[in-house]
Amino acid sequence: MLSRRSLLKSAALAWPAAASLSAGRFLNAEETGTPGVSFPGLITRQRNPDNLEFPFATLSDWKTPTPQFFVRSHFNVPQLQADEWSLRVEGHVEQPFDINLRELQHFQSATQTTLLECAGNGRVYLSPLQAGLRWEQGGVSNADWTGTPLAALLERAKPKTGAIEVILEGHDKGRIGPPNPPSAGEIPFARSVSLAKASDPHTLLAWQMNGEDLTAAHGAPLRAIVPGWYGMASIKWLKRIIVTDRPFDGYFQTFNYTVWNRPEHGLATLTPVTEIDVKSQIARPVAYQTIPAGRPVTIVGAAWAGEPTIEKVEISTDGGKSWSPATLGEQSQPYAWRFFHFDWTNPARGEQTLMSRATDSRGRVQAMQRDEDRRDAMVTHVQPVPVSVR
Ligand SMILES: Nc1nc2c(c(=O)[nH]1)N[C@H]1C(S)=C(S)[C@@H](COP(=O)(O)O)O[C@H]1N2
Ligand SMILES: [Mo]
Repeated sequence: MLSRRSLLKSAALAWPAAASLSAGRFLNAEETGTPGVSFPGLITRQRNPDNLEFPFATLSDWKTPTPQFFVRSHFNVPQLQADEWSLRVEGHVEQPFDINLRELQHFQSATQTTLLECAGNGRVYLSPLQAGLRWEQGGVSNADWTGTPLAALLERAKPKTGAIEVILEGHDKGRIGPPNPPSAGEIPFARSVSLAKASDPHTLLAWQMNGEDLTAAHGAPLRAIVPGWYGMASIKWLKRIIVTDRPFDGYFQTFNYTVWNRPEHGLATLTPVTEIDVKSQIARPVAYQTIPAGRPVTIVGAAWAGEPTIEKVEISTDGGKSWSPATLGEQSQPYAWRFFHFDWTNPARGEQTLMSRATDSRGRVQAMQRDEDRRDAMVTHVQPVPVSVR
């Protein structure tokens, strides 16, 4: 049997129908019969502050290497010295305190694989076009995070009765620009999470990513990881943790990252985005790719749903008329993504439309149509991938 290496080297076998999935590593572009999508690095969506997209078409590692992990920052990276930095825990608590990194690292620590997805991921596909960063598919990545449960600090601070939320405040700040009138002063990036979510043992204050100290772009020296929620809750460059007895009304809580909620009785209200919805994305082939006829192609991608696991991914190669199950990757756990692949054995000549549709362990099925109430956030509906077979 050919070794993996010689298989890759062999020009004659540059288009294998299906290579086997190895642990932690996925089919690369050449193996899936879709070469030409191997651009490395990150895609620039904005400079200063830097907002950088993971080139999702290159998907191959279940854990995204840190240099490829997307970056979403509203303001410039604050200059922080780890040895001078400390975190303030205060608000509606019996025992407010300050804690430095060394003290924090004395608490029990945990490492978990958690995906972050920006609530704006996929925004470029919305029609009409929405304001905000125009992410394609790469406002999402999956990594290992090491830190201490936020619950341990809350236990020490002792929330008073009536506490309902925990505000996480970053060191970064700036003015809010158009389309909103500029504010009189600078505001920090801050979000709240419910006391229940903050107390969940999987909600971490992390100082490591993929086994190494956090980089400045990803929130050094300490960031929150709120698994199963969209990325905006995972505050980077932590400054303060404020327990409150009322809902937080900050800009990024009540204006940005909100969707319409329509109760059966009463009026529609803007409510903060929280939990990740079920979603899948095809990494390869890429949209508008030309595929040589007469050769099998492997369709590959990833699906995720926040805390629930992915139970099924279906593929359509005829624009949604018929669906067939994809093979799911072995790695499947809450908060992370799950890979899938599907062997498209006999692509017919012409313009074809590929789709993927995920189902999670809660029985949620990825939507086919956009829900307008989601405004510019939570873009999870099935995206057609047009390809040309010639
Ligand atoms: N302090 C601070 N934390 C932040 C942000 C920010 O701008 N400032 N962006 C949030 C958003 S919207 C996302 S999607 C994630 C992205 O994390 P990453 O840059 O490590 O990928 O960080 C969140 N935490
Ligand atoms: Mo985000």
